[in-house]
Amino acid sequence: MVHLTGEEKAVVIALWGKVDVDEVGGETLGRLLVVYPWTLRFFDSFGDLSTASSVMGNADVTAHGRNVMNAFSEGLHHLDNHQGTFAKLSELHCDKLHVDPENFKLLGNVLVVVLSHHFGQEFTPQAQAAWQKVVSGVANALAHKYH
Ligand code: HEG
Repeated sequence: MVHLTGEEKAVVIALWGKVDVDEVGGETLGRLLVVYPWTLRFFDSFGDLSTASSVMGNADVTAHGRNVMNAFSEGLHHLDNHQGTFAKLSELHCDKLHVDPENFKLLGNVLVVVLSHHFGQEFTPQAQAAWQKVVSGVANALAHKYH
């Protein structure tokens, strides 16, 4: 469960309204794969991921990034019920995909970096703090069903 003030929620939603969710998704997943190369192991079927530019230009990365970010977006609209919102996905990542939940935190941190890069000064320290809460909340919710 994430606890954001009304103001923090407004800041998060306002910023999100200005991003192209599909584009940010591909960029975030791509950067995750480049900066933390051990995360590549989950994406064997994605074709050429041998260099940073092939990762960033890979159509499967873009498409999967979009999926991930759309699920993430869903969470933004249920800030008070992350556990419920991500319960099924948590089970899937644990039981079927075997993704180490540490990677959810990494992805969240990369998303914050990407937003900061997109928005520059507009991504104020206050916005950054609010976003940090959101991404940790999502990472915790995704880890919740792990056993
Ligand atoms: Mg995951 C599938 C969401 C982080 C690896 N991820 C999926 C799917 C969604 C999703 C919606 C499709 C589920 C389905 O097919 O029903 N992922 C999601 C979120 C987050 C996340 C919301 C974090 C915010 N995922 C994540 C991370 C990794 C990962 C960090 C690995 C480093 N996801 C992963 C893999 C698949 C999915 C390997 C299956 C992809 C495929 O087979 O196409």
